Amino acid sequence: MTGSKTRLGWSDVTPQHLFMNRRQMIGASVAWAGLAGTAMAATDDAVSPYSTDAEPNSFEDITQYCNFYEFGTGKGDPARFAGALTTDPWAVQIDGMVDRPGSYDLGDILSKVTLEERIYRFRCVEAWSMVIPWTGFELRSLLEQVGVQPGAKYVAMETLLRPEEMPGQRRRSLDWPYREGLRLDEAMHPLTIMATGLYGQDLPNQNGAPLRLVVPWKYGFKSIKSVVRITLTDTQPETTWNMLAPREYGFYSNVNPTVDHPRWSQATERAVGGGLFAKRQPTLMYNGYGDEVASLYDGMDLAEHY
Ligand SMILES: Nc1nc2c(c(=O)[nH]1)N[C@H]1C(S)=C(S)[C@@H](COP(=O)(O)O)O[C@H]1N2
Ligand SMILES: [Mo]
Repeated sequence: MTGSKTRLGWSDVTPQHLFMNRRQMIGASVAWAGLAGTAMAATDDAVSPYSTDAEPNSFEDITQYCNFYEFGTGKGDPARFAGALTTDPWAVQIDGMVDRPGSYDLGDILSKVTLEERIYRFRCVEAWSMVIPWTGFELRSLLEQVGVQPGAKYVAMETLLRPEEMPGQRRRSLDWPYREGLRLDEAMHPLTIMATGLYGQDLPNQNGAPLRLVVPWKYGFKSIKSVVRITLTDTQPETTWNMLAPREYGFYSNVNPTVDHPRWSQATERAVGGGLFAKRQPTLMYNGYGDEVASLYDGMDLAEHY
């Protein structure tokens, strides 16, 4: 036993620790202005034009009400059991139709991208919704660095397979590892991020630490957690929920109030944290991101490509 660490893990070097979220920055500048006695306005240059101004859910809502079947199918299971997951060291294999395939340490990835806060609406296919202040970087910036080859048309992703630490994987509730995918233009869209945190802190394990996809105009199951592999391909990848029940969960899974799930309506949603007697709210086309993303689907029959 040497007792000394031979190498740094990603969390020793991640810029996450240098990151302050918008509220902290505004708070800091207001406090400083008060101290200095000057009329310094709280600037919000840190606010992304892609962020919603809707009020975020509480940290507690976001971290206690989760879907992460690797830790069980109950909403509280991820919070209860995901603490045992080792997330450092963490490597992401990037392969397929890329110029620079390889196994990339998360720290190396984070040293080459720009983290920012994105406050996004989040809509689960089960018809509940939240507003979540993510920290993350645009997936396109990572894809540009590894070099996407001309024939690539899709991006496939896989979650960690580690049944020793993921009790749900010892049961066949899903076909492990969890897999998801996007068309390349969806993956390159600036709204599509890889999240590494929320509320300005490292991502809690139950929310998909240390790295998860977030695609705010699609149903939540597209936003795959704890990603260990990213593959560029020229064929539409197999995706977990689509393989399990293709009539119920399509490859696209764009939020769409006019196309119901076979077993329930998608016209409205329950805002988590709204209280027992809160009214359901109308679900918005593309979860409210239509101005940004509707053109990706020009000419497509959305009832057929659900
Ligand atoms: N690997 C993996 N990713 C996953 C899931 C899962 O079970 N396993 N659940 C999905 C579903 S259905 C939703 S709604 C979101 C939930 O994300 P949250 O718990 O951070 O709100 O994660 C998605 N990503
Ligand atoms: Mo979901």
